[in-house]
Amino acid sequence: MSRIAILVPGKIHDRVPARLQEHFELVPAGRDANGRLAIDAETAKRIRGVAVSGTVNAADIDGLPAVEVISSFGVGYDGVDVKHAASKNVVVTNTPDVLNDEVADTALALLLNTAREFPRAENWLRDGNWKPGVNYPLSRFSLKGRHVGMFGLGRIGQEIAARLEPFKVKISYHTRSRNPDVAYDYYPSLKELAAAVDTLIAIVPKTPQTHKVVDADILSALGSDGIFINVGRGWSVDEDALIAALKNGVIGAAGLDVFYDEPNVPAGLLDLPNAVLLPHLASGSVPTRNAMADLVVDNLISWFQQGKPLTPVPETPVKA
Ligand code: A2R
Repeated sequence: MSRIAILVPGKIHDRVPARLQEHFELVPAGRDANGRLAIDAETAKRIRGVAVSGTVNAADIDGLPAVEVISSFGVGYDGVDVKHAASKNVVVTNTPDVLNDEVADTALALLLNTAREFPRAENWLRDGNWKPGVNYPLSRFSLKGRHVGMFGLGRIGQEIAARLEPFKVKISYHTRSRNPDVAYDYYPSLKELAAAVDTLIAIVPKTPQTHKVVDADILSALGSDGIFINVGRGWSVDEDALIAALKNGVIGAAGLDVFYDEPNVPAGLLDLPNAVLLPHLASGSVPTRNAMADLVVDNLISWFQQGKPLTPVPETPVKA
């Protein structure tokens, strides 16, 4: 297998190239000023696999005539043109499941931080404000007694819901299709879910259908005591509407790990005291990112050794 050339466009977790080198010829590549892959035509012809954290577009795929498989880092694979890959019989894999627990843990931490203002309280302490007789104000919100709406109840959403159960909150959900295996109340539309709950957690993928679906209308349905949490994709949120809703008391607070145009976080959000903001780190621990990196490499090894990917995305032409 040592002569199989694997392209690594752009940056990826260090463990990926380190492990790939043990099994394949590694071809790192940047991009030119026009965004095209910076590799010569002869090398491009030899590339049979890609390991990527980010973008592989249609032009990239067209420029790699021998490519068989694209192994994408992360569970969301919106950076890869999966449709175009499928039309050329190119397999695409992602790294599901190995990050479920980490992302779900982060979602719960973010929810508690948002409801109880722990990051602000810590900053208040560090700034020397805690003095005899001077205490941090009581938090306006509590998690106790809340009704949480899950927007998305897939692999990660179900882990979030499982963690919410011991908090004794009511749980409901909206997805496109009802899951017969869960007992939570199902709402056929996001609007109905938002109107029924006081806490909305988004954990849906970036697709054409999820673009800015959390808009002014949904936030208004969530209501003035509402808390909105997003650990899916910033793509799903109309950030201008969210900023206005947080500013004007249309909802109460928000906790965000993801943003529309990362790493650019709008000043309007940075200015808000009722928003808890994290730099897209939900899966960002050493053990979980190592497991994701391993799965990127193991998918390539499995493809070239067994002819089968371990975790192909649903749109891919080859099933595991
Ligand atoms: O709609 P369904 O029945 O396919 O349920 C999926 C839901 N979902 C949607 N719900 C409402 N409207 C939509 N247009 C829509 N599109 C998808 O999102 C399912 O409950 C959930 C996705 O679950 P999984 O595919 O298992 O993804 P996982 O591993 O939970 O990750 C979710 C996303 C990733 O795509 C990354 O963007 C992010 O979390 O890290």
